[in-house]
Amino acid sequence: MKTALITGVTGQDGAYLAQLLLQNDYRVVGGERRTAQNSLGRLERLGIAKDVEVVPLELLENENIQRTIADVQPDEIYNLAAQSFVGVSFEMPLYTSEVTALGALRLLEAVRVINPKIRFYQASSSEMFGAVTSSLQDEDTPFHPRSPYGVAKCFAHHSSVLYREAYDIFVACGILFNHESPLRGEEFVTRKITLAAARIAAGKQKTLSLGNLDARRDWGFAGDYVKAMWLMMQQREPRDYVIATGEAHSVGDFVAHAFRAVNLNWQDYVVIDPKFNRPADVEILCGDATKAKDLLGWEPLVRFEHLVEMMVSADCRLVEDGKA
Ligand code: NAP
Ligand code: G4F
Repeated sequence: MKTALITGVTGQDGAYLAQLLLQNDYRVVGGERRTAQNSLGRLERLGIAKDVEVVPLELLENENIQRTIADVQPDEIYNLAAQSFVGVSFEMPLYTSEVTALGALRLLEAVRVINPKIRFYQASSSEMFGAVTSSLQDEDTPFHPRSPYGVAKCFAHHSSVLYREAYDIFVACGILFNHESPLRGEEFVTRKITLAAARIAAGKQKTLSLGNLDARRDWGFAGDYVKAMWLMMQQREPRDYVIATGEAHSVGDFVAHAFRAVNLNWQDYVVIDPKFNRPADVEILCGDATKAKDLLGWEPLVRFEHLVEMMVSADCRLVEDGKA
């Protein structure tokens, strides 16, 4: 039986990845940082909270990282923990760098010192591409980050590649484009929209305030994307892969589709509030995942319309049950 340590197990991807690894007979150890909330809510929603061994793991704390890896003795580490909200990274650039950039480096150093045979997955991001000049981004597209978060992810990505090249550690980086689900954090635009559509349809909310409706993203389903993470870690050679659907839609398209799913006209409810604009935004991201298809046999199963409808109907159920 293989042991996997997932940092950020309480997040969206952590929950879906834990579920996938349990289905593949792994012992799954999940790192949880200390917070005041019930942070195991997503694992509970998937019905796997009791099957994951949860350990305290704080990426700001070097000793804690070293001790955890030495105790758990994982075969594979999936580094999913991050301050992952781009908007907040402009308010907290140093904190974001400490967690998202240096946190990854602390883990890599711990692997190098404790057991360089441990395989390591780094959650890299399409946000690293930033101000893109080509219509599709792949593994050879240069990075031009447009947020402190994007800069931090570039640092973590380059550090991961360095540890692979310098120390021969199996390090795979998944350059994942936006992926969403009913478990997506409510601060991200897709979930903010689907929750609002469900609440407005039920008469529990009057309007939805948004920023830039013209930004375009390549949105996939998180359940599909964690499969790609796992496949990367089972290969003979460690490599970096773009994971994407190859289709871009605007925030406005997402809103229109979500409101249509509850038989409402979005123009009657959406208010533009400049407070949600960022000092610099990424206007368009659209990925070319040919390498993942060719080498991993990976392809996304859920497309845009299905994703939006899945999220809206899950939020309608939460609203009906009085949970949102
Ligand atoms: P998420 O839902 O925001 O989860 C982030 C996780 O990191 C949470 O478990 C969070 O814990 C944990 N965390 C935050 N600060 C930490 C710290 N100081 N020490 C330890 N853990 C900490 O993000 P996600 O959507 O699952 O994404 C997973 C990873 O993929 C992230 O690294 C993200 O940047 C990256 N990524 C995501 C996407 C996407 O579209 N979802 C695309 C590309 C890359 P709490 O629950 O306590 O907050
Ligand atoms: O949903 P978002 O906050 O996601 P963003 O910035 O693309 O970042 C997500 O995807 C990255 C991968 O490319 C991940 F690495 C990262 O961790 C995260 O998961 O915003 C999407 C777009 C932006 O252009 C934003 O300006 O939606 C625009 N937007 C318009 N109104 C809004 C809002 N975003 C948010 N969060 N809230 C709004 O009201």
